[in-house]
Amino acid sequence: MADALDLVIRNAEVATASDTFFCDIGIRGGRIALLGDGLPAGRREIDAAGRTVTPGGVDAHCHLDQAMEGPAKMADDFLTGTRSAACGGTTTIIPFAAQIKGQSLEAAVVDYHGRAEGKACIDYAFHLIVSDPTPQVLAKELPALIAQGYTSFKVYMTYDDLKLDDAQVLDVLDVARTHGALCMVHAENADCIEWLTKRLEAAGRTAPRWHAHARPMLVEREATHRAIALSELVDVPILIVHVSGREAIEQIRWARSHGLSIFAETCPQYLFLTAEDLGIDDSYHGARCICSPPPRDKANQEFIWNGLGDGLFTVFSSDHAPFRYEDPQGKKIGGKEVPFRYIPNGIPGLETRLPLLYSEGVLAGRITLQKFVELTATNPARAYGLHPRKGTIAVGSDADLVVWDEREVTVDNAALHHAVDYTPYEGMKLKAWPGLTLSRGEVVWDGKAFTGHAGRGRFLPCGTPSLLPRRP
Ligand code: DUC
Ligand code: ZN
Ligand code: ZN
Repeated sequence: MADALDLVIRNAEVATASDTFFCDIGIRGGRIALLGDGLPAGRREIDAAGRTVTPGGVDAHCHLDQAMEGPAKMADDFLTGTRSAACGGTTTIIPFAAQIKGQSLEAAVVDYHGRAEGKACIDYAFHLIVSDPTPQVLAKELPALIAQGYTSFKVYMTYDDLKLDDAQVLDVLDVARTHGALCMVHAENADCIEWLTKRLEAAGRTAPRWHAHARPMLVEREATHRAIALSELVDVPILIVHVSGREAIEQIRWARSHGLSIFAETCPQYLFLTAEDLGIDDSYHGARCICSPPPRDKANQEFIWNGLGDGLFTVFSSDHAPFRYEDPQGKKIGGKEVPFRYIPNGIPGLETRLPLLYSEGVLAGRITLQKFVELTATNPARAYGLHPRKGTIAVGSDADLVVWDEREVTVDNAALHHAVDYTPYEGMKLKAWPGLTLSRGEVVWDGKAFTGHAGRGRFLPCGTPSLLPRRP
């Protein structure tokens, strides 16, 4: 007879990306061992009657402890970041191992493993950021790293310390095609941003709100169009990250209507923030919401909602990039209110990603529960080669689960678990929050407190991304 179950979650309304069904979930050795009615007693039992259970979230785009140029420093390391993720229902993250120009990619990977080990509280994989595609990186390091389970990488079309020119992007895409990796693209036109920034500065327009004027939709639209063309030229799928609104969406729809494999991600900031959150006057407060691309307007939020519902978007990620507001290494870099050019880009969102979408998407009737699971767990796990171990509720999968509490919750930074001194969503009234988060069968969030511990998270080598065509 099989060993006794470690844990049985009874009477759950289980939601996957395809179905909803009522059953008990039997967990043994950190994995889902049985799904069925009337399971035998476990060593521990949880009654989930009347509550929905979804797969633990997979946040496929977040930045933790990422090395920065200059004095800026991310507020969250792998301990505070993964703790915060767990308390918001996320059980797997895919942050970045970022290459610094002049550094080998392999050295970057070793460095980021050092940052994560002993700290991560939930499981993690790594995307690579390729900022210096030297012949050695292209011919040797990238192929070797792909074979070792680093099967996705991000390229930037903007940011001086990270950006690649078109020929370099083509070189990286070529490696992705030959060796079976998925390339994520940050699509904004760097030259247009610099040109606009200089003109704004010359006119004395340097308050945080002008950040949005330096990065209008046009610069995202143009770069999205160019990224699509580069992908077509190499004949390899790409995934365009943090799409902010209509004009980029139109480019992606056009590409798809022409049979191109272009995939897309969006993030909570494009559903719940607008450019007005960067300021309607010259106050510095809006520095909190500076991220790139910037949030747009209400009309664009509707385009994003539609894209989530109709399959335009494959994944919904946080793009958590944590900087404290009152901090000389954060938004007040050097201890001062600085022109927008110097304000570190990024907002926190690991902990709020799932509750925001569950509440305002599922419970507000904008997307189905199945779509929620698909966007936040199943698709990111598939897209980056972690499925079926992660991202679903099935026999054999890791017992990464969220038991939802449908109750009114007011977002309050003091109740969050990151190391950032604000949340852009402060005061929002939500209709739900995770009541329990389980990571490999262990309760890591009990609805009141973090119950995991540093170092329990494991590194996950990634398999072949599902979005790639099968090649002989
Ligand atoms: N934009 C990014 O591309 N990455 C992190 C934060 C941001 O705003
Ligand atoms: Zn980006
Ligand atoms: Zn990012």
